[in-house]
Amino acid sequence: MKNERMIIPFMISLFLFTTVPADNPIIQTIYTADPAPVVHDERVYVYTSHDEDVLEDNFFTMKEWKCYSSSDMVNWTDHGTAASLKSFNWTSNNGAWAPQGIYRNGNFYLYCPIHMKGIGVLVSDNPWGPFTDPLGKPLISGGSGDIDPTVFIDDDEQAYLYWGNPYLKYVKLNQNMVSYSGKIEEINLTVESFGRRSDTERATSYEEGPWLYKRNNLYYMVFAGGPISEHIAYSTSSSPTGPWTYRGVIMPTQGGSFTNHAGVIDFKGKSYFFYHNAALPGGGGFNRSVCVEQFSYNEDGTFPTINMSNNGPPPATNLDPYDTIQAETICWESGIETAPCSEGSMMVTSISNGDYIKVKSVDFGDGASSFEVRAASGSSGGSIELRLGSQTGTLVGTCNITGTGGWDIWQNFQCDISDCTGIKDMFLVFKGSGEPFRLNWYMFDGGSGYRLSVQTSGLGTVTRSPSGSRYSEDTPVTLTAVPEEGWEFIGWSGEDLSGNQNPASIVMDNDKAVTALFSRSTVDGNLVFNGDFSSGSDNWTLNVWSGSATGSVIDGEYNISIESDGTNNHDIQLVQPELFLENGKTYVVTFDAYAVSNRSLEANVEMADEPWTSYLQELQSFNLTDVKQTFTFKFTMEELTNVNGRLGFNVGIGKPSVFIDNVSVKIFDPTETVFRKRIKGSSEIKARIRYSVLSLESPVHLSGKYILKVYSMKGQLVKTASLMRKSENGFSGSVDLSQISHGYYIVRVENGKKILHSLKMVLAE
Ligand code: FUB
Repeated sequence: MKNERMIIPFMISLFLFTTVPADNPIIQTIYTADPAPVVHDERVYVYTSHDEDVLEDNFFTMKEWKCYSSSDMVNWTDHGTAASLKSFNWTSNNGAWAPQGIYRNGNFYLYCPIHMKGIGVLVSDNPWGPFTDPLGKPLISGGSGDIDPTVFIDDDEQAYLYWGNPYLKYVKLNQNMVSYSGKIEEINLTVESFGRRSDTERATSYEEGPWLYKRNNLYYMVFAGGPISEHIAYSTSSSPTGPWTYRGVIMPTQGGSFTNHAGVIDFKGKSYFFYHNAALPGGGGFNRSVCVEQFSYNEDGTFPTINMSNNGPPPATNLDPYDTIQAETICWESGIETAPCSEGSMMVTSISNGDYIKVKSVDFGDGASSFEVRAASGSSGGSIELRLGSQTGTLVGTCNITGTGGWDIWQNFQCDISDCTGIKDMFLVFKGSGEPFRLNWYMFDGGSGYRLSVQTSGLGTVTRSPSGSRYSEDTPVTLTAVPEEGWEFIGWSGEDLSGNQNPASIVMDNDKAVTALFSRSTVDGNLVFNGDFSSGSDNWTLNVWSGSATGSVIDGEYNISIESDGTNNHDIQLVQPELFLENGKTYVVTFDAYAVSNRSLEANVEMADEPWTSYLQELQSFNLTDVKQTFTFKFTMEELTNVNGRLGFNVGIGKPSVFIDNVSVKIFDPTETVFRKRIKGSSEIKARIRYSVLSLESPVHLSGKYILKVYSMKGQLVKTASLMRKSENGFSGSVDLSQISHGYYIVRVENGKKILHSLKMVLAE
């Protein structure tokens, strides 16, 4: 793209493009088309197709699908190639047309039309892949019209796949999202349902690019309408399968591309309309670019007219510069490209003198004092000028980058920052000769004062008031732990803050570090959701990588019926991802199982992402009979803590049907219990143990520094934690006991030689 922009300057689409940094198109490093947004975990992921710079046969030249994401709708992080024609072994070398992705039960499903070959489906547990083809063949095999899939899961969990040009067809997808039941239905296209067109080429204005979704109990079918050049129109229905009623044009023909293709989402309380046009330099019908607009539905649920703009939407939120920012997070850029980074994720590359990246709406709060960037340089380096407002705006810092000895040798470089406060558009302007450096990530640090560093374990965030990263002496800072859905806050850990008060207050009299501990919300400590299958197959996925099998819940048990063996045992597997498994903790896995006749079943606990490392010393094998038995095994998590562990039952080899029930994964808690006897101290102290964390709370006022100490019966100190003032007259403290073996211990609250409480504790197995 970089070269093409230089080769074809006169092809600049004057329709929209200006040299002033705009926010549309949202991707400028390559030509992208056919946007398919998915909202997941507070971010918008957009899958796009990719128009190659150089055309083959002067036609669509498209070989891969890209993924970008944003938390604010204005700065887009490049996740690179999510999938390509090479992800399938049944495709040609061109034709990677308009995809659509969806999330279900821990997996992302990407529906990929390959022109003239049909529609394939890919699966990954990560939004940007790697995606794999579970079928080894098209999900919808067909001809030139089987393109442009749109996928939607209704409230009753039924999933629908619509697609087609010039026809509009649909099937009902099965729960596994990679197969369907019933026959392919074709929608009867009438003027009432899809509008009258101004020529006689087709029966209605429907061309292609359907986008199905539901809002306030109304089903919307947004589509590209003809004649060419396309506009975007829509129909609605009270049912996902019609009949449809034509509702009019949303986006008139604009933008210099003979196609258009829409995607519609709600995010952070606002509605957004994605589309494509030819607005980048060199743009045209086969070199398109993805854009987005914010809009509001009319009160009756109808669409307003949405016009293309080069402003794009206002930021949905501000960007936090005190967090690591991937360098490939871009509102607008000039000259640079992106590529996979040797340290993982993507990097900014092809930098030359004067190139820049704009990052919009960055909240520097009370002020940034330094900047740190991870860079590699196989040349002699250069510098990054940090400017506010525009690429020639106020210079707030210059970071020099020297040669690092190679393009894969990464080092951190720092510089001071001054006069950089409040919410600003930030420009990183690159200086140097040749290619001076490549960039992986960067971050800012706050001003003077003590630094408060807050980490999290598990899924959740911590807000702080007042905001910032550094505070002047004696500033009280209130920390509020906010768990993600499905998670709960269990306490603070670290020398500077313990206990489970939320919000908690910390006074800044030094640099401080605090960790907020989040745990998956569980019923009875079971990390597995719906382990008794009382909500059908929710949270469970049957992966069929080879062979043939189906899964269903029958009388509250999960039944895997195997029609033909897989190549490997793990090729047919019932899995549940998103288990939060902590380093050093021991877990007990329990389940009931039987089979219609004797066979074996293998259990595994592993990473739910590549490289799918198993957390077990060896896979666990169990002999099933036709009598229901309870099986159990223990393992200790020796790998790094992972929020996305996966329990799996592998049954790929052997045909007898398998039944599974009452699955649990619980922390093996040697500390479960028991304060048998209070030796001395106030009866008002409250103690409890949860997830191996002992918490004490007392309304007693403490003056001075009290420490919670755990001793073995031989008087050996095995754990300490400082106690925090909880309220005017109380304190609390907590200590993680997971590494302590079972037995008898003494727990004391001490201040020097003074003992406030002393409790005898039995850590029972
Ligand atoms: O990108 C190739 C084709 O152009 C898509 O499948 C259509 O929707 C149109 O955008």
